[in-house]
Amino acid sequence: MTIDHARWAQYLLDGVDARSEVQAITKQVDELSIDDAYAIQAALLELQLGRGDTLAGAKLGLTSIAKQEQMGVDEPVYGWVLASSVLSDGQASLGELIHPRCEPEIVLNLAEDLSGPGVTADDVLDATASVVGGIEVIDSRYEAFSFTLPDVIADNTSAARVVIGSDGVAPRDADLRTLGCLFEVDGEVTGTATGAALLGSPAECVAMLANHLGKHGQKLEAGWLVMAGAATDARPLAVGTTATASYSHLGSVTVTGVA
Ligand code: OOG
Ligand code: MG
Repeated sequence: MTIDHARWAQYLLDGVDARSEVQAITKQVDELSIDDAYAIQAALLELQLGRGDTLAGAKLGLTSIAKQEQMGVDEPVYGWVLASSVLSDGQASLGELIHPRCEPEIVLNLAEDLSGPGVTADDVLDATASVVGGIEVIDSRYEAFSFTLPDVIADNTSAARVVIGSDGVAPRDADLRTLGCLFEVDGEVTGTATGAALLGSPAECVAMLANHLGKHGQKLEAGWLVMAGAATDARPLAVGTTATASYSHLGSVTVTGVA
């Protein structure tokens, strides 16, 4: 069966615009390959850029066992971060979203391009200007926040919003493997982790992403932010909910759900 990438991209964008869940693509086609899924993701990005949005960077997802177990998907995924998704004030307007969840993220700000193949974690540290903390608000467009690997890839890995912290460190001023994170939702600790939970190190994750993009003739660019993936499971973000990620070395970042 031939997959119409543009059609499925529009289907997902309609879900974003209508703020309503859509049925998983894999429930409607005989087979959705990983290549087709990334082609739908690329077509979705084209539609969003065509509306005047710009790229702020890229992201990994499902890079920790905690997340893989929560979502029932056992492979990392890659997606795009739109400039419009970056929240400057830590306030996430939930009327614009479907069923948002929040999760802590370690974020690398790139000073230089990184193009695979052959990118190593050391190359990533060399190309990084600073490492900062963040919180991602994910919002799968699929019913019941439930999906298979190709579905979540097509849906730009559930990307929705992100809050980026300001207290960064130079990439070699902290050991990113032992960098700690405490995640609290309305004062309750819901998870703790270190950077090593992310495929050994956040820098390893970013190297994998650069090498993945290299296969598609693409690269990570200087000036972009790159999210390494959540090291703890994601929690629902409701109106009035405040979530705080407190990092060793990176200060703390807060997101609040607002109407
Ligand atoms: C997929 C996106 C995963 C992460 O950090 O693991 C992700 C999802 O869980 O909906 O962004
Ligand atoms: Mg994430």
